[in-house]
Amino acid sequence: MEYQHIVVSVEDRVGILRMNRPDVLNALNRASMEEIVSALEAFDADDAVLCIVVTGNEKAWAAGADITEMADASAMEMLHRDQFARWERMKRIHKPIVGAVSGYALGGGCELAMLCDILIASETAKFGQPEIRIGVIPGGGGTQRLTRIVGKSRAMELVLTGETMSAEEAHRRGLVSRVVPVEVLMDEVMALARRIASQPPLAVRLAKESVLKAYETSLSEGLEFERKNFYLLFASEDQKEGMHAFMERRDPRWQGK
Ligand code: CO8
Repeated sequence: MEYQHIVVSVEDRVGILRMNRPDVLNALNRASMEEIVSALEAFDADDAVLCIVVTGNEKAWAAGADITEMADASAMEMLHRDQFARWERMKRIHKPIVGAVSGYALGGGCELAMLCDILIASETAKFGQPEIRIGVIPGGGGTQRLTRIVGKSRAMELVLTGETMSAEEAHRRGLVSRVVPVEVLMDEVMALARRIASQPPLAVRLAKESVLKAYETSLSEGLEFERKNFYLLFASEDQKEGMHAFMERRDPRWQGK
């Protein structure tokens, strides 16, 4: 498929999606949002891809929804476009998504980052929900996901002032799992993605679903969900292979079955 605003490639069973509107700091217009979600869905359906990496450029992951596209819209137009509901489709991607964030991750860009399963940031990354400064509020999950990650007080500060959070703070608060120099960001992210891609795919899928369930449900329901997924994996050939390979002191050969 031809894309206008993103560049996609596959390397070592990792699908790589690079946002590519550098002139506007990767601002997310409707067309680019559709391309991002469609490309993720295409990777999800592609048996040659086992892990997905999303990235931007050195200066910007994404500086938010495209303001020029929304500025003069009416409430009813926004309702009919319902463009931010597209992001909901990302929740249905089964394969793990690793975000490599450098530069601005603001507004809808920060919300897109929070939809990734793992985030690694460069030292230059800046996260924030600056919508208040242009007369609105986060609309793609910022008030909900950021609050769950950094807590009520800091989320309130960020959302009510529009100030940004450094990569170091994002790491301290658990938004990103690692901060690395910008020159090695993609190497580190690709090494991680390759490690994930070398694991048994069905277990990866159910592990991702189980971790995400922790955001959506009570502890007892989450534990039950996890346990059933654990038992379910005993229907896979990879479980037999993995456990027998361990007992036979050899490397397992995963089939994704
Ligand atoms: N929309 C459209 N254009 C943008 C955006 C944006 N969000 N951000 C930057 N640009 C453009 C600028 O207009 C400029 O274009 P031009 O060269 O033609 O003038 C170009 O990118 C470079 O930007 P700056 O000159 O401003 O670069 P600076 O380095 O001086 O500043 C900033 C960088 C601080 C990031 C600044 O550009 C900025 O404040 N941008 C807006 C950030 C923002 O408010 N984001 C929130 C937008 S609203 C939103 O995201 C609602 C989310 C709802 C859910 C969405 C789900 C996708």
